[in-house]
Amino acid sequence: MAKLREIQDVTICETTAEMLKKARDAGLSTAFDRADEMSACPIGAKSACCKHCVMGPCRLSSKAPYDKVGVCGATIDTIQARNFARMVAAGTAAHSDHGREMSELFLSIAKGENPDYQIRDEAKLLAVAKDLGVETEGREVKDVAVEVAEICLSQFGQQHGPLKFLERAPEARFKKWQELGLLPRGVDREVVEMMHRTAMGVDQDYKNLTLGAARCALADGWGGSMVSTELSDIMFGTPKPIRGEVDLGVLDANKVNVVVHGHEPHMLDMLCELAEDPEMLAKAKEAGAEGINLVGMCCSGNEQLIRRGLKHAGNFMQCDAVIITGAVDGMMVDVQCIQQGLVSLSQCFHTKFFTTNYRCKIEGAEHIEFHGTENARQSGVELLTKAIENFKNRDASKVTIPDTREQMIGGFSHETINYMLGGTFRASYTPLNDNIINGRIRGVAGVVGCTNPRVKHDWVHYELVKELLANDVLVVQTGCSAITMAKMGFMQPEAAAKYCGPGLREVCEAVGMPPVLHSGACVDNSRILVALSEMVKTGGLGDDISDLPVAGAAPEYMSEKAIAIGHYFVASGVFTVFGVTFPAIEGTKWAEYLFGGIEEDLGGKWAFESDPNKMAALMIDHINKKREALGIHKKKERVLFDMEARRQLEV
Ligand code: NFS
Ligand code: SF4
Repeated sequence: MAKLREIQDVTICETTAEMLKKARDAGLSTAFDRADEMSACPIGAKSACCKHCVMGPCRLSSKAPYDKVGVCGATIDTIQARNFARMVAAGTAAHSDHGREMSELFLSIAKGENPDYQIRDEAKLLAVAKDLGVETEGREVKDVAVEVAEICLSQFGQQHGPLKFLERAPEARFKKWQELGLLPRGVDREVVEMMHRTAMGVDQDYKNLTLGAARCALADGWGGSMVSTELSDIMFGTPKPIRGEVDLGVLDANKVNVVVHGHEPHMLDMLCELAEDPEMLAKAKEAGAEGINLVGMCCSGNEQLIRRGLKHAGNFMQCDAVIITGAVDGMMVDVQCIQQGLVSLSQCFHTKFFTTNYRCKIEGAEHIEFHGTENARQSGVELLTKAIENFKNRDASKVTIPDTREQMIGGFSHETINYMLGGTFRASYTPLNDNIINGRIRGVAGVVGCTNPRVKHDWVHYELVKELLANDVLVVQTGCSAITMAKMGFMQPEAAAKYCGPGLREVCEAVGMPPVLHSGACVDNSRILVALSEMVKTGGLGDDISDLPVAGAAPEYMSEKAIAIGHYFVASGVFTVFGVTFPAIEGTKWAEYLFGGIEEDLGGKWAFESDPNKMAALMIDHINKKREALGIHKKKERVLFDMEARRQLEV
């Protein structure tokens, strides 16, 4: 058996380390240890194989001169581009099917057919209606809502484009897409077309495939994901700055611990209501508990963390750990990023594991179906009751709740950023742009994405963000990456004095905001697209997203969804760096296009770098290059955030 890494090499997260030790002592299998036991296939890792037909599977060589071809004659460039495009299609499908679910839910609410949910943010409804060209003047809110819902739903099946929200992009960007024939039509159409084009014997031109994948990815970012974010805000509230608490220490020894892990926010929203319901609380008391402690995990947790300040147990690579506490009475999951291993792990404790969505059942889990549009409240009651009933089975001798949790402030929707920096009476992006132009803020970085057991958990995010802040780069976050930095204390206003260069520190302190802004779940990367477009429209920083001094990164990604996100950022003009490993062979024509030539077409490009300091250097160099092109580059050399620099900052 392969040798396991030392725990200090596996994670920098204390609570995860503690639980991993507990698991190893008890002989339990976790994803961290399985990653050590299962070395990644070197051919697959380089994307040098194809199984798109049964003349293969074909394994090509990842060594120069790259002249080996598949049985059909497919080149290494075709095979890599095709595999990449399929990842984009899968990621787009995931975000967008989630967006469709939100659209159907919203339609049922708008029509008055769903008493279990309401419209919580009418102002946002009207703003979205305006962007969609829906008449609001003199109309009933209900009628506006129905029309908005129908337009949103139509974005999926539409046959002729462009998708409505693309019009939010700067004019120059829209024109570029139009010229290249990349304006997405309907979301489903783009996904289907990508599956077709990547089938055996169809598109065999690596550039055409990569640009086709860009069109599909745009249908995610400006389509499915954006629909999801906007409608979720209308139904569950637009995030504004709010306090939260993160890490495994949010579990409570005396209450029924219910952990919700997954992506679609409506089930968790319903459970949030029910966890405060007197009848449910009475049930919990009857069961011998002091109350119900509902906590989120991963992305639906992120959505409720920034909307309601719901406690959050941790990111993707803490899902094993939360079960290993032995304190979880019910774990409810819906769709995406649910590791199958969690079910067998939960069986080693009293934890009841519930799947709740017809699209995601797992062998061995108990399935209680939850539909937003049908008896949502009743299903929620059933789920919560099961968890409460399980409280009595908790085995105190198996419970270890780490005493670690961190305070944070999250809730930075693009509306909030506008409002915070601009002030109540002059909400605008002008102050942000001004501070970028005057050099206090060097630029903006989106640091997003997963955690992955193949790298030291949380460490790559942590090192990267530290380096960016020290160089006056404001950091906006979503997804599991956001939870990493929240746990490390970077989402408190005090973090500005501790980690930022003098310029960024001054801005954060003046506004009273943390230097790392939590903007939500992965679908909420669409907020970053809107924020970037607003920055361009505000003026002074060029006329396209690709002119802005900004960069993106997913330092510990693992998911196809992350690839789709990366590609829509690149297709929107953003330089984007991924860590861990990349499904590409450097030196092939395709890789050279993706990491280089594509910039001429789209204004953004990909980069791969696993070392966080080098990753920061790439991003900062890119930001500097953009500053120079804008003529705002005075005295902004990159500094290395070493101990010496930190000491100077602290005095
Ligand atoms: Ni994003 Fe959210 Fe996390 Fe990665 Fe998974 S939970 S949608 S895919 S692992 S950030
Ligand atoms: Fe091999 Fe071509 Fe079939 Fe792929 S499509 S498995 S490269 S023969």
